[in-house]
Amino acid sequence: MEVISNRLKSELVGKKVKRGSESEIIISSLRNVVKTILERSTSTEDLLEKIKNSQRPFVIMFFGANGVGKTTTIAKVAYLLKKNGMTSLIAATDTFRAAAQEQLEYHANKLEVPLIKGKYGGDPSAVAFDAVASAKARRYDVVLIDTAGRMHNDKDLIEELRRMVKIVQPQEKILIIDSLAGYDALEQVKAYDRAINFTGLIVTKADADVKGGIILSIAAELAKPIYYLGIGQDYNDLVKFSPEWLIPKLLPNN
Ligand SMILES: Nc1nc2c(ncn2[C@@H]2O[C@H](COP(=O)(O)OP(=O)(O)O)[C@@H](O)[C@H]2O)c(=O)[nH]1
Ligand SMILES: [Mg+2]
Repeated sequence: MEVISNRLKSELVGKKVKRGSESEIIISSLRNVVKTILERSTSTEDLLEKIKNSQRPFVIMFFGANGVGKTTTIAKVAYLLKKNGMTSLIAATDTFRAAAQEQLEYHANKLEVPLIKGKYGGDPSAVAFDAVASAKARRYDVVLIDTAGRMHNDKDLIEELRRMVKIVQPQEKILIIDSLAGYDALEQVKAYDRAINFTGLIVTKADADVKGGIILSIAAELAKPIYYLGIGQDYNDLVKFSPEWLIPKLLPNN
C-alpha cells in the first residue's frame, strides 16, 4: 500500500539507528503509521450520542452491495437502539426483491420494531418518505432505511439511490462493507462515495477476517468514520471500531 510505505519512509528517514535495533525501530515506526491511519477513521463522536443530540426522527440510510450484511446490520442497530432506550422504525425499500423485505420483516417482528414496506415493484423513494413521515407522526427516534444492493456500478440503481437521498435527506448515509470482499471492497467504497458521498461506514464479518487488512485499506483511502464492526450473526455482534481492536490483528506478536 503506497500510503503506508510512503509514511513509513518519512518516519524512518534521518532516524539514527543503532546496529541490531533496526527491526525494532521499523516495527515501532510501522505501528505508529498504522495507528495514525486508523485514527483518521475513528469517529470522534459516538453515533448513539449524535442521535441523542439531534432532532427527531434521526434518519439513517444504509447502502451496500447484496450480501455484505446490510439487513443483518440494520437489525443489530435496531437492537442497539432499543438497548439504549431509543425507538426505531425500519423501512424496506428494495421493492423488487421479495426475499429482502421478508428478511427484514423477520427481524422487525423479533425485535418488535415496526416495518414500513412497499408494494412489489413500487417506488423505493416513496417507501422511505412514508417511513420518515410515519416516524414523525408516531414520534419515533430513529428511521433505519434499507436500500437495494444490486451492483454498485448499476447506473439505474445509483440514480435511484441519489433520488432517495434527495427526497429523504438522511442525517447519516452509512455504507456497509464486507471485510471478506477483498479488493472489490475498495472499489465499492470509491463507487458509493462518488454516487452518494456517504458519511460513515460499518464493516461486517470482521470475525471471519483474521488479518483485518481491508479496514486498513479503507482507512488509508479516505478519512471517514468507521462506526462499528460486525463480528458475528447475532444482534449483539456489533462493536465500536477502535484502532486498539485492529492493531494486534494487523501486527501480531509484538
Ligand atoms: N460472520 C458474520 N456474518 C455476517 C455478519 N454480518 C452479516 N453476516 C451474514 O452475511 C449474510 C448476508 O447478510 P445480509 O444481511 O442478508 O446481507 P444483505 O444482502 O447486505 O442484506 C448472512 O448470512 C448474515 O448472517 C458478520 O458481522 N459476521
Ligand atoms: Mg438485505
